[in-house]
Amino acid sequence: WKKSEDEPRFFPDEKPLKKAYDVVIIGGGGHGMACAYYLAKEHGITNVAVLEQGYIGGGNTGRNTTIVRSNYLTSEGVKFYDESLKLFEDLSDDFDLNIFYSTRGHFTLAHTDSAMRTMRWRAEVNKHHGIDSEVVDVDTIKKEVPYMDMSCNGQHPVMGALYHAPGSVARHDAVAWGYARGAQMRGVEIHQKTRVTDIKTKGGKVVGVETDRGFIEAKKVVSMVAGSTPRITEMLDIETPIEIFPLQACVTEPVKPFMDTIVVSGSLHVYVSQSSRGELVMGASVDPAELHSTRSTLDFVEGLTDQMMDLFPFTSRLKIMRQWAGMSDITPDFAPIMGKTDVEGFYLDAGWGTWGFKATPVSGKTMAYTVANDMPHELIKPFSLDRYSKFELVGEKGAASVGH
Ligand code: PYC
Repeated sequence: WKKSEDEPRFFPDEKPLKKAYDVVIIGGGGHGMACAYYLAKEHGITNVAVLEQGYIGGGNTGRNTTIVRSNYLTSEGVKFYDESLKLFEDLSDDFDLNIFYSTRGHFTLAHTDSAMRTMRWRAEVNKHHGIDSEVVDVDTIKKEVPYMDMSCNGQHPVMGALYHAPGSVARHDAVAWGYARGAQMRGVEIHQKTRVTDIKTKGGKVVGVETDRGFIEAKKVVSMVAGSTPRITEMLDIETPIEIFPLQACVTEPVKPFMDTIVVSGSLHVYVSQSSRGELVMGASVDPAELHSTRSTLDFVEGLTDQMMDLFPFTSRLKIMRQWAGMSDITPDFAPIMGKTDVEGFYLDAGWGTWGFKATPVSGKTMAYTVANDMPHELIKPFSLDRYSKFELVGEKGAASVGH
């Protein structure tokens, strides 16, 4: 499929809903689109419908702060996110669409002895897996981020950092759009404004989904809805330990390019990078109370800017231009839940908490493999739902980046 005079739009017009599909994917964010793309491209499965209650990439895909990194704490996490980072590097070529992938280098600041210990731990696990990560001292940070107040206004001086050279940012919407267009070019159907209201089973096996546009038969159903996961899993009485917390973010007015690194402080609950438009893209920890909502608050901006001004005093003169929130589906061990479930033909991709955007390519690829073969991909075996009943948790909290 090639864009032409007859087909002037980025996406071709949506087709009418069919009565039946081999695979229905619930959720038209980055993960859902990536899964559809790899199902078609790598497994030749094209009788696929992606059902999205809103619009393409309108959930957490369009609400994150676009950071890509693989400097995790566990071997399982490092291997998984490293594969994702490698896929990200080639996406612009794969899609023939610029996703503005920009490698910046990623500093995770440590302000305490215990944070320094965790950075050392992460650096050693990373290096063991061939990942470019190293603990760096204050002088090195000062050289790379000269405009940062290393004393943090005398409150909590920076002692060192984990430096991860491959850390990057990307245009998050373009990632969803690229996967969506690539999937459609290969025959996948995308149906926006189509809400799944129930999932039907027969003899313990999925047979289809009920939607606000009628019933659709499906041999396999994949849920890739992040913050809406509990609404879907309760249709099948599947229990997960997921809790939903809002995660808020904001951008400043655009200023001249001055910051070419990503800076994160888990202790101060701040992460910041400068977008290609010049805006400072910033976020903090999740909201303190569980809530299924994407409302944003003044409290968040006050807390975040207070911490930002300790690190970057000159930001006191910048105006906040926009703020927003996503719904984070947090697991107790801060690792995702991926793979098959006890309901035959129903697959789950969830538990993306505050770390889901960077997993978009690898989650799509590994979930497509899992659905096509009805067998979990090697990289996601540690993330199965039954790890909680087996007490085989993954323990990724120290690398979640955001304070919780
Ligand atoms: O996991 O890198 C991350 C992250 C940054 C902001 C939220 N999560």
